[in-house]
Amino acid sequence: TEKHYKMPENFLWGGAVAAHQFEGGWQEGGKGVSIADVMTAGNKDTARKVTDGIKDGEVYPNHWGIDFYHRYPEDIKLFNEMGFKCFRTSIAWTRIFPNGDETEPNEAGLKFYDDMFDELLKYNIQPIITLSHFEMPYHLVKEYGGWTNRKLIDFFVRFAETVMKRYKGKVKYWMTFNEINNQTDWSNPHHLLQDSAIKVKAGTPGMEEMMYQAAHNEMVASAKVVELGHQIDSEYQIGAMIAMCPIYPLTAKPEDIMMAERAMQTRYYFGDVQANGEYPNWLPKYWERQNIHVEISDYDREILKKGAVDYIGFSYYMSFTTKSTDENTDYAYKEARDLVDNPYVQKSDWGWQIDPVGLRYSMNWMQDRWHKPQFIVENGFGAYDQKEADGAVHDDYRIKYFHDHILEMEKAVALDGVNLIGYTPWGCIDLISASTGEMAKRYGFIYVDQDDQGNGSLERSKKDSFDWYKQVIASNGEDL
Ligand code: P53
Repeated sequence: TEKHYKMPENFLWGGAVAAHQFEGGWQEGGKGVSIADVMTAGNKDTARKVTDGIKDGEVYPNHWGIDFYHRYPEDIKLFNEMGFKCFRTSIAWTRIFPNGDETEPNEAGLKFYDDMFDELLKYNIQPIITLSHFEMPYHLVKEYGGWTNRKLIDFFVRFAETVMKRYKGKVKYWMTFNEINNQTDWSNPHHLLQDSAIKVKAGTPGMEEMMYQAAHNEMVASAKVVELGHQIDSEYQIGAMIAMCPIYPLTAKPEDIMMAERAMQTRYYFGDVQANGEYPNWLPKYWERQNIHVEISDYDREILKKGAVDYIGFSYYMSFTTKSTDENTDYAYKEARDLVDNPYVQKSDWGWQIDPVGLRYSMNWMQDRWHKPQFIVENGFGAYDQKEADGAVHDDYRIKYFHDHILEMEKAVALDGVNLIGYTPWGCIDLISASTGEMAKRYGFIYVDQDDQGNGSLERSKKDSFDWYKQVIASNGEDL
């Protein structure tokens, strides 16, 4: 029989979402237009379009999400039924500062989160908050050019200060920028927009340099918020949020090993800066060879040093594999070019490689590299679900995915000593996919009756995985 483990006492079991993917109510309470509000519906073969403002005849799924804005008491009740100790969501920047550059916050937006957090706290579910999750004010894209502009540092700090003061006593765990390292894939304009509010066409010269400058400014802003947050409340725990997809070498060929090492360095230097408070040595050397200029002042370096994060929040869905080529003698890692299939793992219907052991591997790697507590703030399986005539959804494939990943997570804690705060599976209730804009790519324990065009009753119902996860939480991880 399989050996199972209990998680430490007070382990934070819960679920995770992001405001723009599930709130809807895109114009309620004085909310401004976010980058997600100008993204059309796509699917796994068709990329989402980004329109300049809202255009007639286009479909914008984030406008309705799953209408959590109006239905949150019902949804939170279901989270409580599953036994959630915590619930990770984001505060939509555009509800608080609709354009991003105002000096006074929008009270109606602040009040929405007050009420919603109170509803969670009624059940002793603590909110875990991401400050910026792919939903920046579109105005900051248009008028400022996104994060290559240092003015955004002040706008972000003002937003963070406002909410960190307002929700003192209600929130303890914060994260600054969601999956800040997705923009490693800078040649894909989708990631530059989502992470850094930069709107450019594919193939625009200088995209790699833009990415490094924008990421630098974000990490300075993040470090400022860490320092400021600790002044507002010394109990605050403020984390990074890294998209962890470990990158393996395809073979034991030494050049493949070197390529994988450089790929890991490239994809995870963000964590080095945010956890260690300084840039790793290899990166300025690489910039020199590539003729990339990044503006970094001595003042910035001081800020980064003082604003190291308290913990590493991360998502884990899949692993990657890479290999060296004769042409790439500098081992420059370009994500859109350098990934290959791993013959040892299976893929989801969206091509995401399923690799539970990679989670344990990643947790060990991060513990040894960054020496910080970890928080798995996303993990999950996007799949097509079939709703039966009797209303049931038999998502045994999702239960298997969670079983396998939670087991590896537990080994990392029980056998390897990784310091883990909690686990919040992604999309605990079905919502809009970030990459494709689909409803059909479902992650939830809770089914939401809605299709890709926004048709449906929005009725909530329990999938088989609902009772399964409930039992995992009730047994503190032992009953898998
Ligand atoms: P969707 C890429 C790689 C790993 C995670 O993704 C990613 C992405 C970007 O899409 O995103 C995170 O909805 C993200 C969530 C997102 C979730 O993973 O594309 O933090 O907002 O919904 C799942 O299937």
